[in-house]
Amino acid sequence: MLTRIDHVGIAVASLEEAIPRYEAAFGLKVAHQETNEAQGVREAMLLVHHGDTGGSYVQLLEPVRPDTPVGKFLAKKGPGIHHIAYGVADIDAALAALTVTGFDLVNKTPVHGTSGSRIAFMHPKGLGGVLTELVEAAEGH
Ligand code: CMX
Ligand code: CO
Repeated sequence: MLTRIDHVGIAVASLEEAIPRYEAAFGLKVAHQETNEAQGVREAMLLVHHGDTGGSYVQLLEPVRPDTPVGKFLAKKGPGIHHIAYGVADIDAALAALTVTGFDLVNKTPVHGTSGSRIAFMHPKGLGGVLTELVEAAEGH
């Protein structure tokens, strides 16, 4: 079902401060930046590797307000790894299969993600405490 690690989501207080640290440490470059109001984040995608099944990224996340998933996480735990995201070829099929096996889905149907992707979150409690995202990349990404 999974085609790659699409990204690791990291909660930060400030994109302006975090981006240069990641660029300096690993020579990464920002491939894309956007604000996703529905998810309550400003985000920067830094490309790690591009393979046959698509790209793998570091996703830096800054909350747009305190009352958002990443805002609440930062207030509770401070900056750090927020979620892992796996690539899937067909997110509708993946969600249908996970529903049959009884997994706790935060999103039962896909929502809008980075760069026109379709995404869905799975609750951390069923997956070793790790908030998990599935990503079906848009055509050409
Ligand atoms: N990783 C692991 N556990 C997490 C977590 C995270 N990122 N965020 C919250 N939790 C845990 C909390 O520690 C808490 O655990 P306990 O009950 O043991 O104390 C529990 O989940 C509930 O925490 P909460 O602060 O009350 O948070 P909510 O229940 O309101 O929300 C969650 C939790 C996972 C449903 C919510 O964060 C969510 O819907 N996330 C998906 C959306 C999202 O994160 N969007 C931003 C990223 C966008 C992107 O990647 O594009
Ligand atoms: Co993400």
